[in-house]
Amino acid sequence: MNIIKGQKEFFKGIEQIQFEGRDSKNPLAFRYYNPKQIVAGKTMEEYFKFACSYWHSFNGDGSDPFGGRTHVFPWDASSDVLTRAKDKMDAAFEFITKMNIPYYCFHDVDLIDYTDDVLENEKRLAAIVDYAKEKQQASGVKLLWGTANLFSHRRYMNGAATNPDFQVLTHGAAQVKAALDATIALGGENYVFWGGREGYMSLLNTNMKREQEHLAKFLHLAKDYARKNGFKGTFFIEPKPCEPTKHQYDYDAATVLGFLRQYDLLEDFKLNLEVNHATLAGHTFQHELQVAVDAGKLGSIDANRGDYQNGWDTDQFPNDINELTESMLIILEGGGFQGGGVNFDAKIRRNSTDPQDLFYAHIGGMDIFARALLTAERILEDSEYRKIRAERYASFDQGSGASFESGALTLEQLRDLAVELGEPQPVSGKQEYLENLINRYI
Ligand code: XLS
Ligand code: NI
Ligand code: NI
Repeated sequence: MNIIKGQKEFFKGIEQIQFEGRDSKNPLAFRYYNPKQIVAGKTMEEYFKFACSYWHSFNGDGSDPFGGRTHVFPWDASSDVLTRAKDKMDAAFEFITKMNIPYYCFHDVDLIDYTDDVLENEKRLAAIVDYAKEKQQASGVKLLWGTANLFSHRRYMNGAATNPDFQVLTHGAAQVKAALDATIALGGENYVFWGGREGYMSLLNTNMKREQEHLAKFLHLAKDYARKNGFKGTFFIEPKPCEPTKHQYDYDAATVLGFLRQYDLLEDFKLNLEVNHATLAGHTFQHELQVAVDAGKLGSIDANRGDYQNGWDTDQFPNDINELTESMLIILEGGGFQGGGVNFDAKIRRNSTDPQDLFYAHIGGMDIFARALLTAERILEDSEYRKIRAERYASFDQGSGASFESGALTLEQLRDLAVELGEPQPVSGKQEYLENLINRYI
């Protein structure tokens, strides 16, 4: 990948990040992520399809509920909207190509500032999409997914597709239409729906059934529009239980799968799972992955991590090797991502104010995933992990156990077998043994 700079260089003094191997002492190098190395029959680059998220990296300015921005970006300087958007895109592609990240993801409003005027917004988005097309062509960087921000504007305070006011819903539709157009124009491989305001703050004022029906109808219309206009990719729903809304309808993987099944959307939609959202739902990330894999619906992931001491989406960069090794075991055994990849929905901290910090964050995230993949592959290939798990269910592989699985036994016959076979011997679940096994391979 060539480094693509604009007229100005925003990350001066930083060259393209290279793989230097695990003993390198260079903080601006990969130790495990070696893009062309083959793992599980694919290059690491193809396996992960790493993506940089535009919002956290180029818009997120370090502000929090208690204070304004701490990251003052040089690409935000111009007072002209389109110039500012282009400068930001120059910075984005410079960063992405210096990092050698093959994909990016965006919301409509990340690319260029929006107004309250639908026509003006459509014009603005189309202008910056033309520029993005040039940048993608020059660099080879691709769009993993696009999406529309239906949660920041005040009109969405009661939801977008689930808003009780039809007029608000129409604005959500206008934004989704334009974001789909942009995604299609840029060859986007997927499209995401994350419903941060689709839910309720209080059931006292909420007709939950009607709101969910509206959401399903809205998704059908969006899907039909995109298909009609040539979109071949996958639609993803990104589950999250709460934040910003008290209760979100896309609570977790199991809830979303039930919703998709109920409203006949299962064929076109898969899941985009986020680590920190799993934590907020009271699950492990591994649990969410397993639910998706078992349903054949693991589309993509948003990589980050939460903080176990507080209950919000801190969106920290991933760095937990145990969590990710266990996750990669599930992803590998599940056959990888269907259409998607690994998007870093993560932000550097408020007090991480050096230009290098964004590089360290992404290098760390890509390296920890690569290390987890390599470790998980060795566990699957070379340890007794698979065997122990398979043997645990061996009593269902033949004889009466197999007859039960195939539906050939009645409840009375099971009772008779209990009498005949007598009291079973306890069988260890070997949890500590398996935990040690994982650590041995790390
Ligand atoms: C917020 C979500 C959001 C989606 C895209 O918590 O993670 O960033 O990924 O709208
Ligand atoms: Ni996300
Ligand atoms: Ni999130």
